[in-house]
Amino acid sequence: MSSRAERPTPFVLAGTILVLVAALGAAPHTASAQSAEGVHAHGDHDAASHTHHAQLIEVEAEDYAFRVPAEISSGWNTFRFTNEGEEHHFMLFLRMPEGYDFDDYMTDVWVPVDEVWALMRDGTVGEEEGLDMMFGPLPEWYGEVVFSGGPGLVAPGGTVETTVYLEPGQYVVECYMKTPEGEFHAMEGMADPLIVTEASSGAAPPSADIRLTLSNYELEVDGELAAGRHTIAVHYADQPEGLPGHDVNLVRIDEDGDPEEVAAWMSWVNIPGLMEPAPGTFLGGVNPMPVGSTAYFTVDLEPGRYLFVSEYTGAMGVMREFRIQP
Ligand SMILES: [Cu+2]
Repeated sequence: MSSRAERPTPFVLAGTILVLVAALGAAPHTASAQSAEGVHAHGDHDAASHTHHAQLIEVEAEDYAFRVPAEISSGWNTFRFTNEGEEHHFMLFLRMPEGYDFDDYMTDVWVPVDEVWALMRDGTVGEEEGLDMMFGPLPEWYGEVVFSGGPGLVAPGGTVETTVYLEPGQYVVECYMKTPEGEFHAMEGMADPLIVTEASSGAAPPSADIRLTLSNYELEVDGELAAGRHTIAVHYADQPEGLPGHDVNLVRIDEDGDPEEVAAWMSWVNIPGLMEPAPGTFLGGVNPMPVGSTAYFTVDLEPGRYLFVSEYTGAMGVMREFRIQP
């Protein structure tokens, strides 16, 4: 079911840098069961839900900007993410280490990364050399940035709901899809600060009917994948050392689509990777999170051919193809 890549190329970036996710230990996946009286930054409750519903926060993407609240409460939050642009977008949450914020991240991480990316893109330096140049000089604190989930890739016009548990802190919200010119969306305006306050949303996580387990290097599915609406729980059982780690994106592909090509496209290191045209219609998911975390996303499945695929580790086997029969 899961397929193995012949070429682990994009993942050499691992060694050079990101020593973060795996060591972070268990994230809180126990929600407090208090009533949902939290601070409502910018949202409302689904009228149908009086229980077990995390607070709902509307967020939007366009080419190339996000609309996100400046501040939200911690704990369980559901992000209803609408893509109003003409390109795919995602929304990755990164928790900054104590004492660092959005400005530090943009100045000390994105600016130097983007300078090297320009050289890689025009062929001045090759991939391996470029990654060394890119990640070697990054500040030490970058290794403590915590990948904290957020909505996965969503096609133009799509709306998805992704529920994550967020610790208080200074976050950066970013998308690093690429423009047709090869510029990262984050450098074109798709990066924003987000403050997650000490006050808890008090919300509980949703209940799920399908469970995905992400591990080194498999994607396990429990539950019945049938037509209709589902809430999918995503459990991060393991994360590889030195990588941003496993995540999951749901993509609908054509009959002649190639899952290996989808996985290869998801590598930003590939020059045409994460750039339109996408190799399918992405329907949401959850970005990488620390080991022990559980997050949720909702899907409406129609008959067709689909893949669950991890951005950084899909080509290494964290991928699963399935079909929904008419
Ligand atoms: Cu984007």
